[in-house]
Amino acid sequence: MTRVVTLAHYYTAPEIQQMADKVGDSLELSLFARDADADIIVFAGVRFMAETAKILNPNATVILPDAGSTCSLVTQTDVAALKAWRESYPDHVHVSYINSSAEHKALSDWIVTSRNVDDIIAHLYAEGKKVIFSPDYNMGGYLNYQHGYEMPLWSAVCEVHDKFNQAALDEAFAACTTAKYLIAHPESPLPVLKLADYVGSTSGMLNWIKSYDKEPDGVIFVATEDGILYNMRLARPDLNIEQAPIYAGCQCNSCPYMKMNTINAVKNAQAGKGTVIDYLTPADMDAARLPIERMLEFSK
Ligand code: CIZ
Ligand code: SF4
Repeated sequence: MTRVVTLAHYYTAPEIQQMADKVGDSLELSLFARDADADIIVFAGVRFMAETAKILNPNATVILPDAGSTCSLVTQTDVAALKAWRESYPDHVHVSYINSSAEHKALSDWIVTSRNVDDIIAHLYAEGKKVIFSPDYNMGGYLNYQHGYEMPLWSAVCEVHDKFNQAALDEAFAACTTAKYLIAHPESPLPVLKLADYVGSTSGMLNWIKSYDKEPDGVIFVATEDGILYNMRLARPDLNIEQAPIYAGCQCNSCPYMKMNTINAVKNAQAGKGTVIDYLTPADMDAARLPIERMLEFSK
């Protein structure tokens, strides 16, 4: 019998999360995929995540439900330009965020996630290394701001998180009569991150919510993709959890690529139909695996 494992990212719709064997953020799902005893892995997420799963579990058939599920961090990065950029810093270590294509990873010395980026870059600086960071400009800018690094940055952004807006947040805060908090993903713009009580990864924010023990009637604004609010409200139905505003009056902050994972597309993928990640050569996968394994070894 064919063993099918379905993975769903937190940013997919609740009904898709309910179809999955495992729900998680991109790193959790990649690790689950690596260790899965499966013939077919259906990755209800976006393409770079399915590629990472394939790189870590090359024997499995990895299927992306919708071929269009890309990511602006990938589409805003021309790989030839990235290669030239990297070559213009021959004495720097190239650290890349996991939200990048397999080709991009192959041009990197280290892969990081929002969970381990702080520790890995601190480790490299402690060793006296110089670092360039790609592709997320907001995340890199926040690291430079927080730690006084002067990392040259690539300039792609997440089109979803980049829409959060400081003026809209100021307005929402001013309208609040109770205590207010902001938790934010580091893909958000720097002026928003500067206002946050907590900046962290998808699971970091979920953990922050789970262990919330501040004002019971406080309003918690969340600056990240709207799919995770479902999990936050499930975990703590007693809390006032609100999507942080993009601009006054607009509450929508949804990743169009994640939402391409419809019920039908996932069902088809479970039946073996969809975009099979079969275009990476063993050499491409080896080159991309090296910086990922460096990260996994460091984070053990
Ligand atoms: O795609 C994203 O924006 C994120 C934060 C993914 C993840 O799970 O880390
Ligand atoms: Fe890419 Fe942003 Fe969508 Fe995540 S939320 S997949 S970073 S476009």
